[in-house]
Amino acid sequence: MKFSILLLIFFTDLCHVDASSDFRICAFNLHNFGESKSKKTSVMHTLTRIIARCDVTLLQEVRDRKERALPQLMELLNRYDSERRFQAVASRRLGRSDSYQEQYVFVYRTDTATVTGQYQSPDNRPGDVDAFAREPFVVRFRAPKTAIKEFVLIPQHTAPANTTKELDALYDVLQDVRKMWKTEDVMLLGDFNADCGYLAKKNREKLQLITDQNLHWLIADKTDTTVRASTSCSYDRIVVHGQRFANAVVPLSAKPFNFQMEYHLTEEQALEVSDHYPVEVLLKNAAPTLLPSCFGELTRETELKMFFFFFFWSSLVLQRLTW
Ligand SMILES: *[C@@H]1O[C@H](CO)[C@@H](O)[C@H](O)[C@H]1NC(C)=O
Ligand SMILES: [Ca+2]
Ligand SMILES: [Ca+2]
Repeated sequence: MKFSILLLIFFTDLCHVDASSDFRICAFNLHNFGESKSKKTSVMHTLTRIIARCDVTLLQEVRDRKERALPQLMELLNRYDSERRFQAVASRRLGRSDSYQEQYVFVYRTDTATVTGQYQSPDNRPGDVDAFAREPFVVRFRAPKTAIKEFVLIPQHTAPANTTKELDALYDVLQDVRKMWKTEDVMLLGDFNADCGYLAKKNREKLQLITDQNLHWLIADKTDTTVRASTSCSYDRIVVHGQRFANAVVPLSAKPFNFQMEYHLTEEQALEVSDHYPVEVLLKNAAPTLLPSCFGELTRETELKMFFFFFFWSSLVLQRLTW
């Protein structure tokens, strides 16, 4: 029996049966994040709790003209849990007018992810120069403990009035990035405004970002990513490119994070934080190197069956030997 327990511990450790350590990627439209939000303690606390759950978070609508709100958020994050250190990499201020600009900011845990590349898309597509209001700020991450190890994130917060055009241009950015960094492992994420009045049905059929079979839209069309109870729109999306990346995602893990319900807030309190829910997805852990064929590409159900088979078989053999 002692041997069985030892074996159980051994296999549990080897095969990472503990699902709690899966790598979480989040995308959150903070709705006008700047000085006035940073002065509300309860808002900042809620934001800290939300972002601390994620290994990488894409923040959108960071306005922060005085450049004090983001440093304050980072300080709160790094005080929240002494075992987790966070860093941020931010785009420049993006927008067509001086009076309205936004930044993309990626906040990431330094013990699980590192930045290995960044690229500001120039938005100079022939025939459609200046397609984006906020051209993507593309970042490549290394995350050695995940099944995919390294991947690229392309963020996008579309201007609602130009959703179709911008999602069309986003497809070209994807192709540029694949070529530039010679990688298929790309995720597109953010507030695409890809629903309700902003993306008509007839336009969906024309968008390669939707029709290309290599792209997997993980947040379904009927999902509600809006805080207001009176609206139900699937604005915020996560899309992965390629089978390899799709296989590295924990099945059915992509969803909005309903922080209002989770933290028992009223609708009014939640709206002070944002009018969007964050969306998130989990990446599988790296396969153990000792038994690479055992748990690499298999479904969780198969993994569990193999695990119990190994466990009972080995303990039986050991029992015989110790007699
Ligand atoms: C939509 O696109 C047109 C043409 O590129 C641009 O002039 C206009 O400012 C855009 N609207 C918004 C809200 O970004
Ligand atoms: Ca532009
Ligand atoms: Ca809603």
